[in-house]
Amino acid sequence: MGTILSEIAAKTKERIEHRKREVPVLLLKERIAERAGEKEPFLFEKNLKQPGLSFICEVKKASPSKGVILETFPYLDIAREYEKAGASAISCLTEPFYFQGSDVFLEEIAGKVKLPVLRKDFTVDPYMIYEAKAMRADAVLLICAILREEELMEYLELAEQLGLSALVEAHSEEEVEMAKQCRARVIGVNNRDLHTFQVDLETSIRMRDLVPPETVYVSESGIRNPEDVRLLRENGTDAILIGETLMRATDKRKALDV
Ligand code: IGP
Repeated sequence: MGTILSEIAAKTKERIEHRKREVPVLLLKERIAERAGEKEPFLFEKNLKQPGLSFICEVKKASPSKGVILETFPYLDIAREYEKAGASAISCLTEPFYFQGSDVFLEEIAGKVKLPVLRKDFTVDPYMIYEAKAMRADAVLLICAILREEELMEYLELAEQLGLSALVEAHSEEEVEMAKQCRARVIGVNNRDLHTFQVDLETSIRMRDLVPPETVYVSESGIRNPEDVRLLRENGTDAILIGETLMRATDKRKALDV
């Protein structure tokens, strides 16, 4: 693969193997059973399917391309602001080493904010899908570039059983094809080239027509201003995923003219 993704995926495998020994999957299943019926299943995709362009707003302290984005990180206040500004969903990074994320951020946000929350992590083991459900996430991220097609299929089925939506991320036409083969209901195209970290909105605009209208089409990364938002809206994008721009904006509502 040769991108930062393969490095993060390998590191995540290690982290999860360690986790599994600390918190056996049976314990997660118990927690999930205790909370059965607490959440509306598939709320993430339901919200994104509302008419008009939907906003998935991200809570992210740092990233490999930008380093630390915010020194002080009032994640709960940020999530509440997103809710007030009219977001459809929240994306919360839980990867600790490259993004300085934490499961604690997500669990707290999901407990206090009504919007559905996507667990933004590098899913490389079914265990992580149980974890997501146990920490009250509404959706998981499944990145085509780090999964085999059989794995993607298996993870989608497990998410489905647990009432979780899945955002299936693609970087190329081939990966969009893989997502479609696995009958993904939400497909996101990442505008960030993972070799150069450059972003180009044309990436998701170009691939728009590969995805049928009944599938939710998400454009991810590099969205900076109202013009970008307008361009994506005009090209038939269903939802946009915005991180850095919103993290840096003091007035989240104004930043994108939501
Ligand atoms: C947000 P940006 O450029 O608005 O901060 O990007 C989001 O798309 C990005 O954080 C992201 C991501 C990912 C992070 C897209 N796919 C996969 C971690 C893992």
